[in-house]
Amino acid sequence: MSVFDTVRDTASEIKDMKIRGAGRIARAGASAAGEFAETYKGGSLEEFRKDLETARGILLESRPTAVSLWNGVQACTKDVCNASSLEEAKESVICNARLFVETSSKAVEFIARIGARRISDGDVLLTHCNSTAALGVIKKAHAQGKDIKVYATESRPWRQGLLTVRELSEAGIDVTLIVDSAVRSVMRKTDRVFVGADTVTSNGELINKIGTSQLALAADEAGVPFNVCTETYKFSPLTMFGDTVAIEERDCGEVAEKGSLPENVRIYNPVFDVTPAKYINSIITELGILSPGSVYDVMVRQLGEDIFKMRDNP
Ligand code: RUB
Repeated sequence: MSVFDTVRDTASEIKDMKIRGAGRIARAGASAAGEFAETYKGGSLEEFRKDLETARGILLESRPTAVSLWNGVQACTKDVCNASSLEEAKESVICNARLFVETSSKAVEFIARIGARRISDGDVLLTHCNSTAALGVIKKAHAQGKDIKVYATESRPWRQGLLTVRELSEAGIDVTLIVDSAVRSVMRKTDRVFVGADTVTSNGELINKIGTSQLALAADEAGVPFNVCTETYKFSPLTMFGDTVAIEERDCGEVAEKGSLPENVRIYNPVFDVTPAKYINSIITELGILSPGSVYDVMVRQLGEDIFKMRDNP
């Protein structure tokens, strides 16, 4: 038994995509940090700080480009530097982890309620990949008695769209699965698009599942509102100070089985893409509906004085 067992287990579940989706991995990372503190035995405050840093590293390495994971784990560990005893340090991680899981789950509920008001009876909707926040909005509209129809993309290569169609069909929603390349053709029949977010930058750009920017382009062409459903902890404060969001590239075996193609064929498998702010009509958050241009102000308000720490020691 090692003190890092729980964080290692969570990290490998995230790495293997058993736990996936920005919100879920953030909550899983926060819970693992909380459990680490809860089960931590003995040692000194200094030792705990060092081990917590190692635990944090193990969690963040599991999906190194996931801003939500960074924010979730950071929310748990942020007060340890002010603790004056081991007990105080452990308690701060445990409480912050519980708080993060609770507030981030509540945020999903608020987004559902706010976003559902943007859906009218008879609407045809289009969604991409598998986003808890976006599906929350769609399921809430259905629960309110609105007659809706949903198109869901397959979302190659992981095919998260299969999770989406199962989830919506179990909720009793009329749902149709489409291949990713059918998006432009289906957009003509669509009233509104709802997608989730992996990350939102300070200038209002969206980073989400590969193909999201194609939905946005097709929506723009067809005059269909493109809505992003996201908790504000997916906003990336470091982008205010020049950081760019790294796009995760995953194994080529996810695209084509190893050995199934001639050896000289290369495979490129970026799993997220960037949607420019100009294609986004609204960002639906737990704080209300924002325009991409107001993301910076929300970040500044939420960070308060910490903004200067981030600027000076990113
Ligand atoms: C999932 C994805 C989702 C966002 C938002 O990608 O891009 O749209 O993470 O999800 P992956 P949520 O399957 O590679 O993690 O709203 O659940 O946080």
